[in-house]
Amino acid sequence: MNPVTQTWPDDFAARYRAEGLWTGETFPAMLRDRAARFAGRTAVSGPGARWNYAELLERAEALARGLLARGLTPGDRVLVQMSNVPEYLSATFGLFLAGLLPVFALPAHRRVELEHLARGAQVRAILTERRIAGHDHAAMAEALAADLPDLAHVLICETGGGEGLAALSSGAAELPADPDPQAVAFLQISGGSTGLSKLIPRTHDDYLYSVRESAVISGLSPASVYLTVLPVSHNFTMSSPGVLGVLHAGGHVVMAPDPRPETGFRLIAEEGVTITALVPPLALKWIETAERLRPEIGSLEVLLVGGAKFLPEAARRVRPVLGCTLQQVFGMAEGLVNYTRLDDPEEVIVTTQGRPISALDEVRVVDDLDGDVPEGAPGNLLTRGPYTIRAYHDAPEANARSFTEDGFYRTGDVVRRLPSGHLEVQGRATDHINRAGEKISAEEVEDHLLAHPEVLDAVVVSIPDSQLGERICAFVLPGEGQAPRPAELRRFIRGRQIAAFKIPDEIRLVESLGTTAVGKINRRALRAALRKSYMDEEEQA
Ligand code: AMP
Ligand code: DBH
Repeated sequence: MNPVTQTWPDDFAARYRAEGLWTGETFPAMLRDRAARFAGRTAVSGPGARWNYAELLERAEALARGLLARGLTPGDRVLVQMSNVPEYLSATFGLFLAGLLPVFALPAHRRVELEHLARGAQVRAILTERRIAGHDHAAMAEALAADLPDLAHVLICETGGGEGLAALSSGAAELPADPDPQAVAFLQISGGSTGLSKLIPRTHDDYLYSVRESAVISGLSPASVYLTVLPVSHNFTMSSPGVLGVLHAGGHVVMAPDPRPETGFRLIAEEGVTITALVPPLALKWIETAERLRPEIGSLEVLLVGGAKFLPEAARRVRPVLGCTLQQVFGMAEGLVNYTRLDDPEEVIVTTQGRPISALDEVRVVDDLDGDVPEGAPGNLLTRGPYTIRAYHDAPEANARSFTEDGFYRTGDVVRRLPSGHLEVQGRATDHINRAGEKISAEEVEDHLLAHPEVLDAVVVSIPDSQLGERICAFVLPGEGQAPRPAELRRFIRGRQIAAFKIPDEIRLVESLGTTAVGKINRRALRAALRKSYMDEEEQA
């Protein structure tokens, strides 16, 4: 089995430790400590469950013993596909306590994405729920395991009134000693700006530093009650400050069963929620619904918004309508996270995407030749720091593309840096689509279209969208025979077993894709030209 590592050069690691950023804390030690300090306080609640810190630890330990008793071995990787249920936390910490490495998939992922992650991380087990939002995840996991010899264990959490993880939690295996804090704790996934997602190994030391600081920056304390609205395994929801930040602070995590504003408002009132996090399109929906319903949400103190650009006009409405402080967050699963601070002037809060967590986060804004642009001018964001990875797992080509020789991560984002250090996201240099915070690789969707026998070529672009921020438009050049209809193409793509958020919102059949030669040559220019022609047409209409 290919080992999973993440290392910083010795002098950097020494500095992060010497300055007290990397403290040697690990996830197992964190949970044990919080269970001792906050034993009787509520850690997590959700449909049908409410556990205090002592119970969360007890459940996590029982699962850890059970998994090791089944033959999993510390160091094994486990694909985790779970929704916003309390068992997500007992499962994740159970894996940490057993020395197993979670690989976090999203509930929307289907066979193609799961197989890619399972192969890439050489997972030995998949842990999922029987059904999530009506889809049969148990069957999908069984089918995957049948095709992947390394994937020996299908582990089902019986949520929705069932017994949860109980059946997996019987066994008396001994738990391993605490891990090395510099070891990889889990694999997060990238949004996949080119092709399929890449695996992001994060260590105990680096991730817990970002979690600990994020909790401070968002003002968390044991009195905090955090509502989990976005998918819990997304890096934003997990760590910015997310469910891990809340547990780190001794607060209470509330799992929302769905992202609807009505559900959110009800839970805020019932549980006294003080903080939550949304992507911009959802934040807009919450604002519009609140204007209409005037809900009782006086306990809400902070709303984090991130994942995609939150426009100032929308941002300005948060305080008057929802009655709380907006905290913009611009982050990435690869590392760097920026926040507006709770006491920043309102103008900074509504017009910027925040400044880095750490004084040791290095930020460069450069032109296409990696030369620094003048202060305040837009340019490509490069970053290096105490919780930004130096490499993806097992991906030499992506690593050569995504990191400079001196270890800066090329974020692909175009930003402007203000004298205060706050960043304003201007756009991006890569061709992915940011659809309501979900990042979709144009190339990946093109490849699915090209698999259709009647498609000669396809070009996928992002189109600005008032609801989603961006939507997916595919330009399709049919082959010689009968041209497929857009509805048929959409059905075809749906049948490819990929996440539904990748299905084009709009498909346009074209007679030519312009002057650029068909094929993979200069795709970027082709995408830009087609996007421009679409926008020009829209303007005239
Ligand atoms: P990923 O690398 O898949 O975790 O996605 C991170 C990317 O999401 C960033 O590089 C940005 O392109 C985008 N992103 C996240 N937060 C924001 C934000 N507040 N404003 C604009 N873009 C954002
Ligand atoms: O979009 C993201 O990936 C993201 C957004 C906000 C993120 O990873 C984060 C905060 O940590």
